Amino acid sequence: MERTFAIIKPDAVAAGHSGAILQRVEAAGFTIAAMRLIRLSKGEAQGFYAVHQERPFFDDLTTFMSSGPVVVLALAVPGAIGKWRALMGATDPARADPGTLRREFGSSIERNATHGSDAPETAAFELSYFFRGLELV
Ligand code: 3AN
Repeated sequence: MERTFAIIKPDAVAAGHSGAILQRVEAAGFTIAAMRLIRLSKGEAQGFYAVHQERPFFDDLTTFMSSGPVVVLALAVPGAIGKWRALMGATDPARADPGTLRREFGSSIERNATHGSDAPETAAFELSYFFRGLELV
C-alpha cells in the first residue's frame, strides 16, 4: 500500500467540482485515508511550494493557492503516487489527455484543479505538512 498527497485546488472547489473529483477518486479505487477542507495562508502556501521558490510563477501560484478553500487528501492504493498523477493528467490542462481531471476541470497551467505528489520523498513531506500520523486511517 502506498500513500500520496492530493489537493483539490481553489479553482475546482469554488466551481463546485469537489464532489465530482472525489467521486472520480473513489471510482479509480483510491482509499481516502484523510481529508480536510482548509484555507491556506500565503505563508503556508509558500512553505508547501518551497521547492518552487526560485521559479517565476512562485508568487502567483502561492497567491492563487491561498485565494480560497482547498480540499487536502491522503490517498492510498498500491502505486498511489503514479496512479494519482495519471488520473490528474499533465500540468497544463490543454496538454492533458481526455478523461483526466486536469483536462476536465482545469482551465490553465496555474488553475489546474488538482495537485499530486511527484515522488515518495515529496509525498512524505507533503502528507506530513498537512496530516499528523494519527489522522491517517
Ligand atoms: P505538477 O503539479 O504537475 O507536479 P509542477 O510541480 O511543475 O507541476 O508545478 C507545480 C505547480 O505550479 C503546478 N501544479 C502549477 O499549478 C504551477 N505551475 C507550473 N508551471 C507553471 C507555469 N509555467 N506558470 C504558472 N504556474 C505553473
